[in-house]
Amino acid sequence: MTEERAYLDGRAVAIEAGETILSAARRLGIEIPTLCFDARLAPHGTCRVCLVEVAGAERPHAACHTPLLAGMRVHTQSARVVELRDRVRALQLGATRPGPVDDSHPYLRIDPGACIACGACVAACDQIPGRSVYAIAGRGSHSHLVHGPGDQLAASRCVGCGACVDACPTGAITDRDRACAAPVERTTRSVCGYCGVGCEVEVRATADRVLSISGILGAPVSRGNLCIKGRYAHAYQSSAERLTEPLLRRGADFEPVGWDEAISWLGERLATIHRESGPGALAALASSRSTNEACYLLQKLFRVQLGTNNIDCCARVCHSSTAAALRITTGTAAASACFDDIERAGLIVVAGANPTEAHPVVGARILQAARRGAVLVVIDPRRTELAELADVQLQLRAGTNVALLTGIARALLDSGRVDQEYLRDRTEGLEDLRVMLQDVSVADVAAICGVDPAELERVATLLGAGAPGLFVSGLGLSELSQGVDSVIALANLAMLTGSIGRVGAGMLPLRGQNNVQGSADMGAMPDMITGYQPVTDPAVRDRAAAVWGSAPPATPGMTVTEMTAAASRGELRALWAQGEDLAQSDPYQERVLAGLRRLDLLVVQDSFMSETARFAHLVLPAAGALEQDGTFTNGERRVQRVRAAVSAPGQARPDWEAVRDVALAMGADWGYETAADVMDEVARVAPQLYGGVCFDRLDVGGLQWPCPTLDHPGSPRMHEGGFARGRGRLVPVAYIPSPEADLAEHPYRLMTGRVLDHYNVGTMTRRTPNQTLAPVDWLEMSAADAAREGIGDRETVTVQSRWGSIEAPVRISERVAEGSLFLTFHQPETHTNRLVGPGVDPTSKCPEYKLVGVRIIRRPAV
Ligand SMILES: Nc1nc2c(c(=O)[nH]1)N[C@H]1C(S)=C(S)[C@@H](COP(=O)(O)OP(=O)(O)OC[C@H]3O[C@@H](n4cnc5c(=O)[nH]c(N)nc54)[C@H](O)[C@@H]3O)O[C@H]1N2
Ligand SMILES: Nc1nc2c(c(=O)[nH]1)N[C@H]1C(S)=C(S)[C@@H](COP(=O)(O)OP(=O)(O)OC[C@H]3O[C@@H](n4cnc5c(=O)[nH]c(N)nc54)[C@H](O)[C@@H]3O)O[C@H]1N2
Ligand code: SF4
Ligand code: SF4
Ligand SMILES: [Mo]
Repeated sequence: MTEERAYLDGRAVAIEAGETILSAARRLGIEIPTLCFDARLAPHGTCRVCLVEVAGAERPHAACHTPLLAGMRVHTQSARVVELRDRVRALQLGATRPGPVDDSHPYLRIDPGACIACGACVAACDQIPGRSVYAIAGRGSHSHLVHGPGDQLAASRCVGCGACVDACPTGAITDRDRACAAPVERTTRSVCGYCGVGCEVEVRATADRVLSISGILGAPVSRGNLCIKGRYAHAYQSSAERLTEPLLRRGADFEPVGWDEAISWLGERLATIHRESGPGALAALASSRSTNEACYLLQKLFRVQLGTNNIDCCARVCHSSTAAALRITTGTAAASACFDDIERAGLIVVAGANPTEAHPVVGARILQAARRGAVLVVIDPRRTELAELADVQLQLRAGTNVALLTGIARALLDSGRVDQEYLRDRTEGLEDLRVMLQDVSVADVAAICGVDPAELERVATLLGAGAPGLFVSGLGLSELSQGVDSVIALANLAMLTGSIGRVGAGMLPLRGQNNVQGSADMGAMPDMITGYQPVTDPAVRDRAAAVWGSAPPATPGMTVTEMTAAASRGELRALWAQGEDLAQSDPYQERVLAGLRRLDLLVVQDSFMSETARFAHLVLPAAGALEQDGTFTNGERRVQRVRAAVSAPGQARPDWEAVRDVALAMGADWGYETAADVMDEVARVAPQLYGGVCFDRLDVGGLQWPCPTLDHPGSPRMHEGGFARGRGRLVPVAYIPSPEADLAEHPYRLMTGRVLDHYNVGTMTRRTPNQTLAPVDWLEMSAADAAREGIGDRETVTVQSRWGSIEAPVRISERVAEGSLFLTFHQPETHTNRLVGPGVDPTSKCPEYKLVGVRIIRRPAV
């Protein structure tokens, strides 16, 4: 047997598959200088600073992209290569072309005078966000960097991810926030506080101010990358508008008070209302933006001290349909797959999700997987960035998912190319589904959805081609009156193709807020306590009582929309809203505001004077994501450690501490001193999922639940050895048109959702330079509709639904089809949710944000 070895500077090294000379040298601790090399990218060898000599070869080789082969003898430090490298560097520095600095982008700065045209940024922008903003023009000593129209980054396709900054070896591309003069006093590893991807971040700060944030190479989710929000949108943290003291209402005004007064006042008010009107008059919303520890304690306070299950969280208005559907079909209300399945997938279906904007780090991974050859199917009424790249996009009408997905199921079953063995061994309900599908025809479905029947058949063919699929979904399935059925219909396809519980496949709903998964896990739900255990089950209540001292009540409480409806009728008297701006984000705004006005006690715990806080009787200033200790759980069930990187402004405090102190003031016997103490109790209440989770184990990379014991490594993927509920369940579902789809008087289907630069109600991103990138909520309209209505680009129009009316500026867009409109809800002035009605999914109670019948009225010319 010939030995698989090579020699570096005379030292024998065993060959490892795929290794380059550079990686082998680094393994041995041999230093080879590099410039354009970036561990996140495929090596491109342009800068030639890593030249080495290979015995027998005439010319030196770039170590970063030359594979190490058996028998190779490499000299990394010979006089010849050392001199060559010096000359290469001197030449490159001499070859820079001074030119005007590009300061057009709020976050990045490009100085051509420091650019050596090594191409590292070209590779980074191609291989990470996939935006291809940069190119090297000219050849040899004339080569130079070009980017965007007129070399203005702000006018380019740049999404502000900062990958090029990290790749640039010379400082030609820099972060503008790094130019701040304040010295870095603390560097902290934590987790991004925006979306449910859960990228790990390194935060550099003074004692009380965040200076800059970057990704962490080797972090399991982000692999060193971030998006514009996670990396740059941190100026809100030191905004002068942060809440710094508890504020108590005195008539029309707020008066600053100390924490002691705020807490004793609140404890007394809660106790009084409880005494006067009973536990049913009180309710709470735990924040899906805050820590697990804060959510857990708030639900415990309301269940145990106040005796009500009236507790909910933002998961209700977001992915509650997904959770309900996955519970019904698989037994677990969470993703079956993990983000690492993206790179292993042969087929990816993205349904009702726009990940390159809403989950950019994951979106980029999907985009790159598709470029490398994974088959990509996009099911979305809008032409999203991923749709542009897809093998097929089914551009269905909003609200018609169930019709479309059952049509695909019918075509798939007809073709016979389903995974018979998987269906037989692992699932149940196939016959019921088959019977229901007899009434479904591809032609009818195509007509209902407005898609080409041949394209629908083509999707069935791609699904039936043999590879299991990764089914990525978002709010375009969940936030509809048929939200649960939409996700069930997708899960049916996943089971027909044998995808759930397989590597590179399964269900991957992209969870929304940084801790929306966790807030539901913690039991901020009216029907389930911590760990998805139903309150109606006596055994669950007994087990809870063993830890809590007393049992939660047996009847499920109210959901968030039920709470505001009850408040508007005077049936709910007190609401504690922790980090949820329902006045802006909940549907049917008129009723929400009526409810908030009628409450006898509204407590808002937030970092800013949100729209909801304006109605409050007491406002508690909250530390933000970068200012508190605890954990967040991301969309792949990964519990990660969050660490305070700076102190909170003024008297602002971590949410969990404030909840604890109110409970103590009300006589509870709560001994938690740290967030870790709280997590230790979570592990005892929900041992099946969190039993093995404790802070000591979360230092690097976190743990994915189910993690039942301290020696359990966590579970990247679920249902691999069989479904949590025993067998996967195929459920027949039939399309029922929403009342919002009656177009007689409201001829447009309005969808609402989000864009890259802003985050939900905008309290944070509006207080960053992102506001200059996206200053208003645009109403996206097709050119055909605009022409027919006689509306010009950027003209402000009135949008009227059955429920309310608003004004918004039109942006003529190729992303929406004729008859469809899209509007964001990021700016409070827009009042998008005046338009959205009270319709919800009957099972999950998730609002129908994704389909609103509207008409457009041109404003009279003045
Ligand atoms: N930049 C940014 N990122 C965010 C957020 C943010 O506000 N800004 N918010 C976070 C939160 S809370 C969440 S929940 C996620 C949401 O993430 P996504 O679910 O990806 O976001 P949305 O834009 O609400 O809607 C997704 C897609 O659904 C499509 N859609 C609308 N109606 C239908 C339909 O009937 N059928 C189908 N198949 N598709 C439809 C829309 O065209 C849109 O492309 O994003 C998170 N990340
Ligand atoms: N029309 C329409 N409406 C929608 C949607 C839609 O697609 N269309 N999407 C819905 C969805 S999916 C969601 S998730 C909701 C989101 O709606 P919200 O939850 O209301 O919005 P967020 O902006 O995520 O944050 C809520 C509040 O939390 C505060 N906050 C941030 N961090 C912390 C913290 O650490 N502690 C505390 N106490 N507060 C904090 C913020 O300042 C903000 O006021 O909106 C829903 N509304
Ligand atoms: S910030 Fe990201 S998208 Fe923009 S140019 Fe750099 S790599 Fe490309
Ligand atoms: S993808 Fe999500 S978690 Fe990652 S940096 Fe962006 S907002 Fe933060
Ligand atoms: Mo969400």
